[in-house]
Amino acid sequence: MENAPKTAVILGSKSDVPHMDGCVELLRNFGIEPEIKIMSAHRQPEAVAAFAQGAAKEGFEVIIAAAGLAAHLPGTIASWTILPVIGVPIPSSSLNGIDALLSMVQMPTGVPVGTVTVGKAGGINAAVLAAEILALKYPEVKENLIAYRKSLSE
Ligand code: RP5
Repeated sequence: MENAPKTAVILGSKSDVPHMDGCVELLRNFGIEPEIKIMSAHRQPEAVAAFAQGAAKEGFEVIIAAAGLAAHLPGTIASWTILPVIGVPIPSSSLNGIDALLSMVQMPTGVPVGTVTVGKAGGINAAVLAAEILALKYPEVKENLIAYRKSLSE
């Protein structure tokens, strides 16, 4: 797509990749080519801060961040940018993702993370939500989104 929307998919660990395959595939179906990065809020805090601080200047319009356990990745990113951040709680723990869900959804006033369903369904919903945001500006994404919704009802 000409002038393609720039979206980042950030994963907290390599071990999160299998949970987010569907997200990446669906973004591509919508005409959104994501930049995928693996960086941990706890193990590589400087890299996460540098990415988040520069994301808007780099031209990113939406950021999807997926993490498990005490999942501070989307919240940390959200603290450094005013871009919309969509958080996907990954069920990688003995608590099956309830820990990640609460870590993402319970952000303090004024710094939200748009938190979606736990696990693979969340990855899919993150792609749809990102497309809904980008559809406001990109007509091709809007058309693809309408076709996707139609395919669901069929
Ligand atoms: C989180 O801890 C990651 O997002 C992942 O879901 C979980 C386990 O990470 P690894 O120990 O497999 O790297 O930070």
